[in-house]
Amino acid sequence: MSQLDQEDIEQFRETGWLVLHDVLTISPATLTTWVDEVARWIDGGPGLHYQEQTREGPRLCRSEDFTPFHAGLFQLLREGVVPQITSDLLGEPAVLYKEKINYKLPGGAGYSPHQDAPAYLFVERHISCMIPVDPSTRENGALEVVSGFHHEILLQDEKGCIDPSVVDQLDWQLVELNPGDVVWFHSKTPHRSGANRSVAPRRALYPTYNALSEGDLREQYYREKQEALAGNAHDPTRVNVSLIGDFEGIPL
Ligand SMILES: O=C(O)CCC(=O)C(=O)O
Repeated sequence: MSQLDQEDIEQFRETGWLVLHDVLTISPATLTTWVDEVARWIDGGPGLHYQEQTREGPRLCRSEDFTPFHAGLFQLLREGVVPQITSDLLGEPAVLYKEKINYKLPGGAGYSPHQDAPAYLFVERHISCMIPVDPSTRENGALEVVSGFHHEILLQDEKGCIDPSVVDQLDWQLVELNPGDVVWFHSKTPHRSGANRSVAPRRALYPTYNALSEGDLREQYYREKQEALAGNAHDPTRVNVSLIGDFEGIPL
């Protein structure tokens, strides 16, 4: 049974993003526990983990490739209501392409205006969602999105982000969320976020899906990404967590 009605699907098609409330089948406390478990893996556990320098010292900024090692997060991101809703938005069965946690701890950096599609290899069409672990507000660096620009890749700068000449012409909309809410967005939907200027974390999960008909490419994606990041740092002044230079975090 779909959680979506026709209006939701039309809104996603028109704007390139959609917020739903109270969609998760697990509690915010459980989600927090699971994310804390993954964060502890930075000390020799599985998955990929990245740190940034903040005003409070070195802090974890991202973990990814963790679903093979965590049963609860595997179920949430690969089998539950989240991939089901994503399939409904895609119009066909979705498969997990990649997954990450952005921790955005106090003092953690924001993300320059960008579209995700240039960083995603092999397929054209992906849908991601942001699943907040903590309330996501203007002060702690909530996501901002632009409606109706998910049909083309906009002019890019040398980092692979949206060129500053285009950024100011776009109508940016702040998406403040509470745990239990989820925002889905197309991989060409322009988005950005500010730094965390609060004293509490702004953690969020970001699974990305593609249509299964285009292949199950998750392992191939992580293989190629690790090779690319090892061989070619985009910018020595930023933490390279992506195949584009969208993350503004300062390296240790
Ligand atoms: O977590 C955020 O604030 C934004 C994340 C983002 O845009 C990304 O990881 O591509």
